[in-house]
Amino acid sequence: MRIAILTGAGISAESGIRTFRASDGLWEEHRIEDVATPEGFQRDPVLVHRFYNMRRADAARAQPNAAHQALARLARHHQVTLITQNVDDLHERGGSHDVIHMHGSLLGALCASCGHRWPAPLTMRWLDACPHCGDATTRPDIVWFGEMPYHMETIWHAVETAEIFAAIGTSGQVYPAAGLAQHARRSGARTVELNLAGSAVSRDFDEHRIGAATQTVPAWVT
Ligand code: BV8
Repeated sequence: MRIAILTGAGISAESGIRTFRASDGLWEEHRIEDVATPEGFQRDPVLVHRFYNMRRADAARAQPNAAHQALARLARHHQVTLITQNVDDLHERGGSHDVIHMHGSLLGALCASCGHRWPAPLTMRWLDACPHCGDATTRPDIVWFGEMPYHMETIWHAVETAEIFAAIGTSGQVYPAAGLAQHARRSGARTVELNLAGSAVSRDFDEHRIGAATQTVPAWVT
């Protein structure tokens, strides 16, 4: 069975990583446009690095939960494409491989000058020099609002060829991720939403499994 899965912040919530929506649109007391946009980074790179250093440390302390582990088990028996909006590495540490991080990853660093990528240190500093070109223009390898998400060709293909599309722990408010369920359904997939509540795109799903991901995902996988 070809299964495409999209996860959001809700799958990591029970690992102790706060979701975006849980903080009333403020992210760790910062306005999103101040810390998750290229303009915000241009305006105050020190603030943005501090914001991502804190989230990188939180993610390093967190442990994968039963939902992450259940998806790793599912991939042993089916052709699973795991697409995540999350920038933590809990899917990988929960046993999943070839995870598609469409919004980037806290583990990556990117040079804004030459485009070089390397593993991010736990603490990044604005004036750290790029190991490739030497410019002091390093940024987290994160897709900010207004930037093109990564691996979209691979994602569209997986969604168009899937027999089942499942969205887990996402509020369906950020595009193009939020449009994937409708695209999957139009391509013939059966769509399943696993969430604590409804989402902005619940209408795009044939089936809803309401509850905490550590309960609903293992039950869905078995
Ligand atoms: C782009 C990295 C174009 C940063 C992120 C108007 C209309 C439509 C679109 C737009 C528009 N204006 C602007 C846009 C585009 C914009 C967008 O969609 N804006 C929204 C706000 C309207 N999108 C973009 O800018 C994207 N790029 O469009 O590029 C383009 C084209 C050509 C060339 C160049 C560019 C880029 C978006 C990526 C932004 N980066 N992340 C970081 O993480 O620091 S988005 C970020 O927020 C996350 O990655 C994630 O995607 C999103 C948070 O969403 P969720 O994961 O869903 O989390 P949330 O907290 O919202 O919800 C949690 C859910 O879990 C809830 O449903 C809750 O019920 C559930 N839950 C909680 N606990 C549990 C649970 N479920 C189960 N169990 C539990 N225990």
